[in-house]
Amino acid sequence: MFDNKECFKEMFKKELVSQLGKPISDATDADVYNILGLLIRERIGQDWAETNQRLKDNKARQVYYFSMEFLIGRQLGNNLLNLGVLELVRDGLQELGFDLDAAEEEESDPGLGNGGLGRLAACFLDSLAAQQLPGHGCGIRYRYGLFEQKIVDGHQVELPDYWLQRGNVWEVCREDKKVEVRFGGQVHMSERDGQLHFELSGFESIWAIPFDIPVIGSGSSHVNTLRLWSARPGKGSIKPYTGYDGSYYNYLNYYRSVESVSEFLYPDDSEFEGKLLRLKQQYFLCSAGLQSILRTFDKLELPITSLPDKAAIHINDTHPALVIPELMRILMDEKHCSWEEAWHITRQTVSYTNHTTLSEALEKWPITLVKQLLPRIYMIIEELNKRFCAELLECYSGDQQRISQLAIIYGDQIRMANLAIVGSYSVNGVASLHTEILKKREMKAFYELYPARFNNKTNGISHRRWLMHANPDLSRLITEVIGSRWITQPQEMIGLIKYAEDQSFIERVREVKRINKLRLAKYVQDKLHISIDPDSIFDVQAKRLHAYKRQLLNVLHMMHVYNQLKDNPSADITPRTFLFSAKAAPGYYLAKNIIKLINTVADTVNRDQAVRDKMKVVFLENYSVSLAEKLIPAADVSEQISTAGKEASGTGNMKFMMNGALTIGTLDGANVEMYNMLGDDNMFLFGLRAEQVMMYNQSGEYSPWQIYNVDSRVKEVMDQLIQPGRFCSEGQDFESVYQSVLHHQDEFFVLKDFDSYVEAHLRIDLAYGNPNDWLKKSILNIAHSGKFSSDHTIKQYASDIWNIDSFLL
Ligand code: GPQ
Repeated sequence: MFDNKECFKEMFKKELVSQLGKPISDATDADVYNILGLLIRERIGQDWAETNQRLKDNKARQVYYFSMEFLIGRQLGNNLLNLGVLELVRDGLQELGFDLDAAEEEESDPGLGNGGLGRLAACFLDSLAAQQLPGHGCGIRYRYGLFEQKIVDGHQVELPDYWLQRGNVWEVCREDKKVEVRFGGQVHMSERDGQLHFELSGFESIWAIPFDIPVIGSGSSHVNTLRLWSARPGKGSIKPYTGYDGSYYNYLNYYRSVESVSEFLYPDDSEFEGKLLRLKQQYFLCSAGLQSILRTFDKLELPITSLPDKAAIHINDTHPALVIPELMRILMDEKHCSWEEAWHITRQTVSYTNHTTLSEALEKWPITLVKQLLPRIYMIIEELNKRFCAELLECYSGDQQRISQLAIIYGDQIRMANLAIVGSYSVNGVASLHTEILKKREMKAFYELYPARFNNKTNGISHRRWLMHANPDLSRLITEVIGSRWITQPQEMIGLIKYAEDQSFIERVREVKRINKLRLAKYVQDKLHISIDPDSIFDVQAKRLHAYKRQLLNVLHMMHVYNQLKDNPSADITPRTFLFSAKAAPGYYLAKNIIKLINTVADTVNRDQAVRDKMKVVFLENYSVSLAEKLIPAADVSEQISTAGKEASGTGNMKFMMNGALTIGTLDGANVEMYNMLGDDNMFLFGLRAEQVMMYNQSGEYSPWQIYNVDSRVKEVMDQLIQPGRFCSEGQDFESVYQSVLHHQDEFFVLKDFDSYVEAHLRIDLAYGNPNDWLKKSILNIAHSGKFSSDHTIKQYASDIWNIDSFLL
């Protein structure tokens, strides 16, 4: 099947006619997309079944990656790539008169994640399958993904993202594997044979229906599973809603409330929103996922104590931390383990990744909420906390302060990070700086208690999606020069170093970048009717909008560059196109105000004919995986400018680097590791270091006013935020932005780093002025980027944390 082009063409024609009942000449791009989806599913069905059989027979440990987000992106292109038939299909379709790119554009991009955390989960699934590791995703099938962003008069407007509108060819509903999840009710305790028994009554019961998506291993027949759960009201064997009073309308309301559990993804990134429905979602995922794992385990007919030999459960941040008490519940109440047995099993099964040190992101659920929604789970957490605190009292008697720092329950809240650390055998950070900060600062007391539990796993990205699929021309060129081993061994890209000064290679890298820039320029022209110069520097900041990521620093710099051009129209600057793409959480007022500011500056600059050859500003709406795939390959400069110590890792930084952009960045997250490989020659570093930020925070010595008063550039741009003139019209200002810097102590050190940022941009201008040298730096960035392939990261998770073996021979 698909073995060669002719065979593919025949199959495609046959499938199209039999599925759609129309002549091939009438097929639309959407038809082509659907038919390709069906053909791929047919092709991998056998492999999927065989992989599952192999996993069953082999009885080896499998890993289940629990995450509230899987930002998987469009599947068609990547599946074709992983099956090794992308080019064959592209050519075959072309001969039939169709365009694969156009068909790919017909697929909706499932926004089942907010940003880095969800996309990391998707890259990990790709790498697990590529290495034939037994590892599956466990998540929620949200009916609405992350909102669709529109920019109206410069403001962000959110629209619902109904991604399932045209169905989803990639999923298979496994109705037969549904499980029951229970909420609310009362716990009854009884004693039998000297043992305590707990039973729930009066609960609300809903079905969790699994939808499976195949995760195709690149270059092999290994197919893992991403299982996403959907909520449905209980019927048949399940007791109906206890509050049911016979009224049809009440029943309908009840239906709606059950379905709301998997209705939408919460759009907050790195911010805790303590909503009851979100807690319901978290428990729904944990309970359904665990029941499904235990069902598989039960078929092995082994003693329950060997669960950890067969299953590793990884939690992506604390969002699925309820797996810990839920596993305890199942082990004790259903498998009749003692507390000690259950605890031993749980602690050998669960591992945890922390993704942030921002205090506003820490999950702390009010006791009252958990007690009411999950009474039995609350009992278990309370008991766990009691036992844990008793242990602490033994080793730290008298050190009340330390004990209260470590306690799982504090005041009227449950600290999910504390629960996750206590209940798992491994805790990792996502970049070396981040892990050090966890050990030395945020989780110091835990690190002192359990030093062996802490480890680092620097994030990575799938080079298949982010290089081979997003930038096929560059991939081909790399293969031509160093051969194709890098495809399975991405670290081999280091071999490109030898060609960094090879003039003919440099020319070809230049050509590839130019084509990508032209393609993006066309996209910008079509979407926004702004013409941008492909010879200008494409300077890109694309990521969630957050104060700590400091899009504001970038804007203030742009305003300053524009001011300079107005003062001196003949100033000798390298032409720049500043590109932004970012979504703000709907309730994040400051972030939305910054989006408006970017669009306002864009308006002023782009309308000014006097600067048209020197500067443009573009805001691309609706940042998503598919937009990132267009944007990143065209970037010359990658903006990674978070306040040092705030960005746990970043993964966009790696994607840009792999596509040959040079980074302007702070020593934060994984930028530190990039810098260690690249040095000052190949990266534009600026700004405070993490220790300096910490020092200023402790001493309270930093005053943004002082900088405002002495740096006239800073004073000018800050005043422009609130005074009518170049950027503000009467009645339209950026007071909240201004205040966040000058009246709220500039928490993210925007003004403090301004001078150093401006200076780094001058270095960029200078470097870009020497094209060969720039391209050499670009090639060295690409060469070193193999280290950031998620294949490498996943190998470390597999060996150091999960202890799972590959099926690779
Ligand atoms: N991250 Cl806690 C998110 O994308 N969402 C979150 O809710 C949290 C973290 C990011 C983090 O900000 C980035 O620095 C990381 O690179 C990314 O997770 C993956 O680890």
